[in-house]
Amino acid sequence: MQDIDTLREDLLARIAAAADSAALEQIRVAALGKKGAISELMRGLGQMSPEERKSAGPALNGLKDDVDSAIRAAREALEDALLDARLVSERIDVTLPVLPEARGSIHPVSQVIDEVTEIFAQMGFTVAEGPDIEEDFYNFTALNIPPEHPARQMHDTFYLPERPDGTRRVLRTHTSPVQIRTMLNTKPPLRIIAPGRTFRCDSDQTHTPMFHQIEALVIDESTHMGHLKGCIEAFCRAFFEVDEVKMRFRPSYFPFTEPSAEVDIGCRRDGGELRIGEGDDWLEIMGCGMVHPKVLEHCGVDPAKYQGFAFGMGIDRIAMLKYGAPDLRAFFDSDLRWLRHYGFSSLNVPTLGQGVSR
Ligand code: 2NM
Repeated sequence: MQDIDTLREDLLARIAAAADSAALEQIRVAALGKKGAISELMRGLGQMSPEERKSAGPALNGLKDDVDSAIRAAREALEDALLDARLVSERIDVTLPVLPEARGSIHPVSQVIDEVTEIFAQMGFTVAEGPDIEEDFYNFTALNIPPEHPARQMHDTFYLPERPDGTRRVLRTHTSPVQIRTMLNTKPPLRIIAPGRTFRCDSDQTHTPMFHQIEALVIDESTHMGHLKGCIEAFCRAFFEVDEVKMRFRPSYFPFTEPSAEVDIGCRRDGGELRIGEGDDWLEIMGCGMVHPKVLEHCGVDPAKYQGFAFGMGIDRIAMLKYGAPDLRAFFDSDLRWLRHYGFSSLNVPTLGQGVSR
């Protein structure tokens, strides 16, 4: 009996001290396995007298049960501890955003290009593109601006070095050469917009040597000035997100349109805020006109059959108007604080349904 108590104490102490399930398994085999200490004692019962067996039998069974349940309990405790450790080390904060917050933002110029593109896409226009470096013909001659025409001086053109044949390419001074290229390689009817970079050698508070334009061109057999006015008015309402826009068309001159006009929209300066579409002040927002017959001829479009309208506006300028940035030059300084303040979320893609800027 003394043996059994000592063995119990010894085994229970070793079980309590076991560090992992492998150690526990070793103890189990040493005690309860075929050649284990308890199993040996059990086999000894056979040689005992009935008297001895009567007391040793239940005592040994008790020992076996105690050790067996102590091992099970210890194993369960070890597994629980292991699970707890995993739960701590693998903990995730389900309140964290799924993706890291977007870094960087959409530049107001890109935002306005996207907004204007969305508005005209809904009216059936497609986007056309062309090179920043242009041949003189596409930038000037085809647009009814022959060599020596005074409009060439008006444009403050950046010229590339002269080539052996004496000709020079230019940094395009407007996106009109894109319209020229489109008319030359696509049969009318046409409905396109051409957004992009343009260049003029001019720099002050309201001019940067690189700036952005969007021009639109519509060519069809019966396109007239009424279509031009309706199109521009629909655009202004959608872009400035107002129900009515006060507008006026002032006679003007461009070599590539006849007649030509400049478009002003009504506005009011309300304290520090600029309200667009109403009021007694005027803001010039674009130039427009009916495409000059000579331009159509240069592009292989028969002016006896087709006519069209075109207009162009400065994107940077209308971005300033709409989003209240005071200095044009800051648009291209790459100042991160400015970009964070005036930039747009990359997840906020302009759609007409919600109002283009929301
Ligand atoms: C403007 C104003 C008026 C214009 C004309 C053309 C083309 F190629 F069709 F002749 N493209 N863009 C145009 C007309 C541009 O910007 C102030």
